[in-house]
Amino acid sequence: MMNAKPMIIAIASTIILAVAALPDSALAKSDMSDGAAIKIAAVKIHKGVGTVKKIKKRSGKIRLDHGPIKSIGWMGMVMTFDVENKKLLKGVKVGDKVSFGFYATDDGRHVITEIKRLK
Ligand SMILES: [Cu+2]
Repeated sequence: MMNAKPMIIAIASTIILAVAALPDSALAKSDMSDGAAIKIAAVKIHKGVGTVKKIKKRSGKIRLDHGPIKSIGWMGMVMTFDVENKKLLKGVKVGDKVSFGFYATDDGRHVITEIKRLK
């Protein structure tokens, strides 16, 4: 009889490597409980430039006045983003000009994965 477990693990690692190799994408979900369900999605990272209007360190939110972002069909606007990791808020303050990357979630949030001060 064949033991299927090593095979499943091998397939899962291959998928993770394939997703990691995609440009401009991030690993959103990886659920391998039981070895039965393998649910992995690559998400699109959109890039924008804007000015910091407000920072909420505790809740991990940042309000930006951003320019147009064609990849998601947006005009410029002022809006609040979530940050994937609160550490991202450490290097920025209100009034800073920043470039940033984010993805959109199924439940309507926009989550920043990278943010950089512009000089
Ligand atoms: Cu917007």
